Amino acid sequence: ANADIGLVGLGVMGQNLALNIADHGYTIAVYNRHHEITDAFVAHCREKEPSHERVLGCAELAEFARSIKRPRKIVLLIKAGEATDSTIAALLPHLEAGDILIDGGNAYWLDTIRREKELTAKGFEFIGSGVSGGETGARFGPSLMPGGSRAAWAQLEPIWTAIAAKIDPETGLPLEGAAKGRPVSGGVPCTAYIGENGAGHYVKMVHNGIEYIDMQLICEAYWLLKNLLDLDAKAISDIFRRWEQGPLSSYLIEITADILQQEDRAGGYLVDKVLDTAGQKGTGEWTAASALEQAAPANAIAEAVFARSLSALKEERVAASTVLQGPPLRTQADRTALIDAVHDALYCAKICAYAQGFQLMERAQQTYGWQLDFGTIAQIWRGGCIIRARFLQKITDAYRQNPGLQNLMLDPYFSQALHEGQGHWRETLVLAVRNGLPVPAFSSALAYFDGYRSANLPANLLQAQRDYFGAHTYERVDQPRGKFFHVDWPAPDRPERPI
Ligand code: NBP
Repeated sequence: ANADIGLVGLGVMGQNLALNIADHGYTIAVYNRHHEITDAFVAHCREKEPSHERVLGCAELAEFARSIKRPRKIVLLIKAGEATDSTIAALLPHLEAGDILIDGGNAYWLDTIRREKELTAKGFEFIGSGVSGGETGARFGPSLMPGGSRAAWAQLEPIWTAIAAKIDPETGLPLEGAAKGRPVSGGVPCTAYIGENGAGHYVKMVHNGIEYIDMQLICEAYWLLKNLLDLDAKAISDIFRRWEQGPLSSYLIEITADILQQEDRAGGYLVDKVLDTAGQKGTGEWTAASALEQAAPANAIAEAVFARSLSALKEERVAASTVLQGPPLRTQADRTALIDAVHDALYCAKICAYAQGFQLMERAQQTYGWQLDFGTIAQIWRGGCIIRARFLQKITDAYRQNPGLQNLMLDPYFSQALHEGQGHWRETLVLAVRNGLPVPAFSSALAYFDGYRSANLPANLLQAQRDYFGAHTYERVDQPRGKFFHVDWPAPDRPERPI
């Protein structure tokens, strides 16, 4: 046995992560259900990859297990769900107590909790690690979010730290490398222990939920600029390039600028030829469902998922567009003012979106008994992952200064940004509404901001309605919290009763 680690599942992620591990000096045994994929990968490595001698292809699971040093560390990068369970079941007869399985797929966190429990009971260790950054991240430095026992993490840590993206400790910026196609060493690694059992996969799921809203907000900004200023894709790309220099600086803004300037071979811009129906694989939906379950008001994140669902109703929308009329679209004259307003709306809504994601994790950690370090989570999202952004450093700073921060919007930096930007945010929404342009993420983020900062909400009436038809009781503003009352609303002469 001479492999430092093993990897099962040579899809896009598995192949790239295996090469990343080999590049960092570790010998890795690889196995894939269909062995011709393994053969092709090993042949590719021999031809193209300098670290090919450290990649050992295995056709059988027994051979694969034999080739890994004990206690074995085995990374699974396969389709999440049933495939993970059946692969674990196939592997177990070849493993020994103390071996560590690391699931790097986008697993449902409750599955990870279950698997950790089952495997620990059998004497194995199990780590559920979120892996973010897509193909390039996996190859040159992903953001890695491991959850499981600390003892198992201690064994995996050197490898995970070596292969993760790195950020410059001075500037907080990602170290060049991933984007340039070369591995990076030195710097602060974008991985850290997240928490017990399913914590890593939960945090990865929330990362993806935030990714949904981040993307949707950028799309709404693009849509407003396109329609209200009648700009072509290249002109909007130039605006995003400028925004890239300021507080909105992020990977998603950067790729949006790239996308918008791409010309189509048939003429015009490619983005205008892409059909406007968005797909989804489930992590956004899981985040929204978990927010509902946790009673965490992540309305903008959920809205971003619904926006994709609405986009998918292409035929229905096309038919409806001939029946349902909106107001006439009026192009705006003052370009600079509108561009500035949309910029601020985007920044404010983004702050709210992240506030929702962190509020959701705060709720979940109470439910599942995790102790999440939000400053560190924001830090390991600084590099390698899809939502990497300069702005995340501000989130780290906010939680470092105040670890008990109840909501990101209450941090002085963020509250000031919201106060400064909200005028523009509201003006943007007014324009969108007047012109009949849908901006569900911009507006639900504003509803969150306005709701969260309201000492009073109309829920007094709501609770009264509940008490009227269902005797659900209510608390009174002039009595201590926790004292409940009921009144027979249709018979006002009957006295109110404490319950
Ligand atoms: P896929 O999610 O498509 O998984 C491909 C791998 O799963 C292949 O090795 C395939 O083997 C294996 N597999 C399948 Br499919 N069903 C299997 C089964 N029943 N038993 C054993 N193996 C099975 O590829 P991916 O995009 O590389 O993603 C891998 C994991 O990483 C997924 O959980 C994904 O959600 C997660 N992830 C993906 C990204 C991304 O950007 N793509 C980012 C972050 C995380 P075969 O070759 O024999 O069919």
